[in-house]
Amino acid sequence: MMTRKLVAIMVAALAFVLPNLASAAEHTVNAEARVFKPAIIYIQPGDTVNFTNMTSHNAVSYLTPEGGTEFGTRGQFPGGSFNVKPDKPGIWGYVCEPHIGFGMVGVIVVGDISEEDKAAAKKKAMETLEGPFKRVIGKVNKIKPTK
Ligand SMILES: [Cu+2]
Repeated sequence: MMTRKLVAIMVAALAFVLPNLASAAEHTVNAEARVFKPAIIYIQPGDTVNFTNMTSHNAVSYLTPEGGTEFGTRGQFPGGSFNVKPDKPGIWGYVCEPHIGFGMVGVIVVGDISEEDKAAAKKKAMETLEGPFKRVIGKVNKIKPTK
């Protein structure tokens, strides 16, 4: 009897914990010499991206989905590590400003995106990004649609 009750409690606890874990995953993007690794990540809405090794790098969004709040602070280093929680589904393109000339850019894909979403993000990037910042487009091109 005792065992049965214990199992019931454990099942109830798991049922509570598992969805919470599933709904808020953490992802790490490490700033290496002059690249973000991984440079393309696929996450779900509500997930967090932790940028690490940011002492001499920054990560500033230059391409955001409609209504998305930009992340990172232009012209400043966050130092150490910092967390980003993209607040809209879609394609987010970001750059390391000091190393943009080396192509240090990345994208975060939030939720499911189609070939059309990818094309729209690419169009927006072509219209809004200038000079070396257009390197974000190279990463957008490599995104694999998930729907
Ligand atoms: Cu950098």
